[in-house]
Amino acid sequence: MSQRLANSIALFEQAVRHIPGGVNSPVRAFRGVGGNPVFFKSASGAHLFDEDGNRYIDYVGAWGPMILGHKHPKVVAALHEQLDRGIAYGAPTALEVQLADKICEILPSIESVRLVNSGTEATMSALRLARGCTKRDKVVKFEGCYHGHVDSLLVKAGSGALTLGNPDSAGIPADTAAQTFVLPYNDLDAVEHLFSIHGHEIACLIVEPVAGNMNCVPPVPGFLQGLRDITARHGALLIFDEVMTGFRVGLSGAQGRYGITPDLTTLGKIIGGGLPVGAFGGRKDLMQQLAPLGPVYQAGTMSGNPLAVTAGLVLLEEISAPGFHAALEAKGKRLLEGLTTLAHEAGLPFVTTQVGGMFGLYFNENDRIETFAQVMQSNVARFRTFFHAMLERGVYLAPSAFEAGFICAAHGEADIAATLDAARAAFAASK
Ligand code: KE4
Repeated sequence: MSQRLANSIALFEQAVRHIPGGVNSPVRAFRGVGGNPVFFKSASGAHLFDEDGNRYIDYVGAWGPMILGHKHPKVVAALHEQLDRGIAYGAPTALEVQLADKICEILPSIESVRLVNSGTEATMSALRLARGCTKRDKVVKFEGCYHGHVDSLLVKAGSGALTLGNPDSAGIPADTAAQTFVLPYNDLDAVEHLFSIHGHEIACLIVEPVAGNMNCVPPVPGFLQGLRDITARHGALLIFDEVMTGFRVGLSGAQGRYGITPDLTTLGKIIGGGLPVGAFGGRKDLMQQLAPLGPVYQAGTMSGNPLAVTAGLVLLEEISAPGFHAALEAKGKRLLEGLTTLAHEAGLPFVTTQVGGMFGLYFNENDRIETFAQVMQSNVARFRTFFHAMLERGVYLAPSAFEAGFICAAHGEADIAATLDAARAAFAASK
């Protein structure tokens, strides 16, 4: 492997000198799979190209934003046009008005929306707004869910925190963490019980409506509706963290797919088309509590950046095409059915999950994955072997057993076939 990744290895040795762990986001460091992180130089469509000239079929898609595929011509053209007009003004632009209108048109639960620069900013701001509006301090999240690196939410978190084995980050004051209740995902009885005791002091419950940061765990039937009913009954706000599921599991996200109306929604990833954008929005009476109208302060120098908004507008236009998400889901289904057949032919316990354009792969004895406890029964060592066997064969999966995978519009039949060919050998190597 070393010669094949010689430039990535050299770059990593240089990177660790001035960047903590050599990466600007922990999950990229390959700590969850071992070995040397791959340094990428370019991308196009469904493919990544590393610093050594190797090509990969990409199932990470920058962790979700690249739903059209990399470097989509319409996105690139629109960015060039905007670049010729200007980069950042720190003042309102027509582009932000267009994006706000588009988001509110696609997601009717959002009557008013504020753009920010990341998913973390979106969830942090939504939490503050919920606390400001309800005048309550407690928040509820689920074990294994990840909502960005917000102090109140880095408690039994998923994604990189889970990958590195420190779901409870250092540096968070005990009395901050004490304001956060953590429950088991998909366990409505636990939610009912908690609210029966603490309901009067809970500002909000934040949930990934499809959990994509402990691998991919869909909600069991009735779970999301139950959350809607229980929070409403106790005057707590329901926040759907759709940073990953938004525009991914369907045009109108998980709330549209499952028919739930949250009070607030957080967004990110796809709405920036690969540039830094987050957003939070929802009921107008809540959003009116935000500065400059109300007492809840929130701000951002780069919020609504013209380049990022331009990319997001093109993406939302393209994915609104009739049949876009159905085709994405069908392609994902073909991939997962093929992988499952091959794994079982190799005699490996293997199970997948899928919701729209996101999916999970598990080396796991369970027939179906519904809980964090079941996720944790996965054979992580076997995943590591499989990951590297796929990497060596030109397939880039998320470098962690606790991350979801993503299908994009640019994955062609040849990519699916090549992925299955690689998997045949990779499963054999993982026995
Ligand atoms: P960012 O602050 O990383 O833009 O978004 C945080 C966030 C919030 N909510 C959900 C549901 C998310 O999935 C995320 C970020 N997702 C991870 C991938 N699992 C980002 C990858 C990374 O941390 O490098």
